[in-house]
Amino acid sequence: MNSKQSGRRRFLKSAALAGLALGAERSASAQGVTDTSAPGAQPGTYAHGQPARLAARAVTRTITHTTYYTPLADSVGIITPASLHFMQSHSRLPEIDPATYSFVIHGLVERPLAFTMEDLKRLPSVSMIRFLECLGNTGPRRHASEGKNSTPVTVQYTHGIMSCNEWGGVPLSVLLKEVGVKKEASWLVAEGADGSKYTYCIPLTKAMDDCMVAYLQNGEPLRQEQGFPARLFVPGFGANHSVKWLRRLMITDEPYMTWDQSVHHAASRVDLGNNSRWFNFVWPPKSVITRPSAGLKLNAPGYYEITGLAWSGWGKVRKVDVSVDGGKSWKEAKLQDPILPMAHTRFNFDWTWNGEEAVIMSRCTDDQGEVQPTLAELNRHWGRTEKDRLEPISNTHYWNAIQPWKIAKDGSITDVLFA
Ligand SMILES: Nc1nc2c(c(=O)[nH]1)N[C@H]1C(S)=C(S)[C@@H](COP(=O)(O)O)O[C@H]1N2
Ligand SMILES: [Mo]
Repeated sequence: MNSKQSGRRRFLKSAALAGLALGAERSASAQGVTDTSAPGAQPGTYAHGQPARLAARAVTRTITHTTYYTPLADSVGIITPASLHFMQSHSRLPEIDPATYSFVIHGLVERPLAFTMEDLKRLPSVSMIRFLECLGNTGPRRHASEGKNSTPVTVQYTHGIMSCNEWGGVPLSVLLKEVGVKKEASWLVAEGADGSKYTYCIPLTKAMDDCMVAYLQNGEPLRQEQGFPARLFVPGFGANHSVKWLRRLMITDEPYMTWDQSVHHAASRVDLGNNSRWFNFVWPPKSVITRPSAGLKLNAPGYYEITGLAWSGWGKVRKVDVSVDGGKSWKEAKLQDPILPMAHTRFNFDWTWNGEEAVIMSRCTDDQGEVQPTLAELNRHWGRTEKDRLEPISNTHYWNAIQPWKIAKDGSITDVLFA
């Protein structure tokens, strides 16, 4: 990394490795082979890190690509265990050997360089607790594309393509300093080592500000699903920007029309003749009551804690209001420490259910004064009609509408928006 020459050599070496890595890709199903001699294979024995056999497991569902959903209704606090972290993958998970792994930073730089895991671990490290939320989280698309009746409408499926972890790695600004970014540079294009070459670009100002190349997740190496051995992590932006199994970062002076970003993830604007709204970055303020929530049941009137999560890609959560009468009146919930920027914030609210029908919901206000909208406000903002909102179209990206849950007299709970 230190001299121009060794940098070039590393770059060439890693270019050759990148070719090899493609051939070395293995099918995810090959990992499913059971070794009956291993701890965990017999009842009463566990391999270290395995969840209890009888614990509820996150369910795997398939939409256009593989998605695992985080079971939010079971959570307290803000940290998602790595084993329950959601996953979005557009192709098979590549299996990368950390001993031979490297990624390249090239393009408009003084010294194109390859960085190995050893290099990353030598460099200044940082960790931060931040949420990660797919731009497609929540909205009618989730249910419609999976078949209306095939997915239980629970908070796991309406809001579970998100999580909050402590991510550890090297600030991207440190790496960009190593390569020496040229004056005319303004964008960064990140490519993954998976079969689809998943690629996304972000403005260089964001890259310099608070992004990192992450290799740790809650203190352990990244899980295979999360991009082992290293991923880009872009705080506050849609998780789609956080490219996993990082293969290269190219510095450019213009944005790139990558398929994932400009075609697959673009959001059409009904009010603009369905032209695309492209380059959506920051998650606006959002919140959801995780318990009680759809699919659960209140067995008798009496005390229930209302608990949930609030977050904003713009900064910290300033307050969360809760309504137990369908939005007629609101009261402020208690925010639990820590309240961190661009992180899930846990809110709690004491409630006594009187056994009558009730609609409960939460509303987040962030430290910029931005307030989470109702569905009607969100629709107005994006020029959608009531009818549009139930169509399985991608204009629901960055959906942050207030989520009401209806509690019936018998205590059963359903989703008000899509049920
Ligand atoms: N290389 C690569 N990076 C990727 C993806 C992918 O398919 N390949 N999916 C993206 C999308 S759409 C999301 S929502 C996040 C999901 O991160 P996770 O699977 O670690 O939860 O990864 C992003 N980074
Ligand atoms: Mo995503």
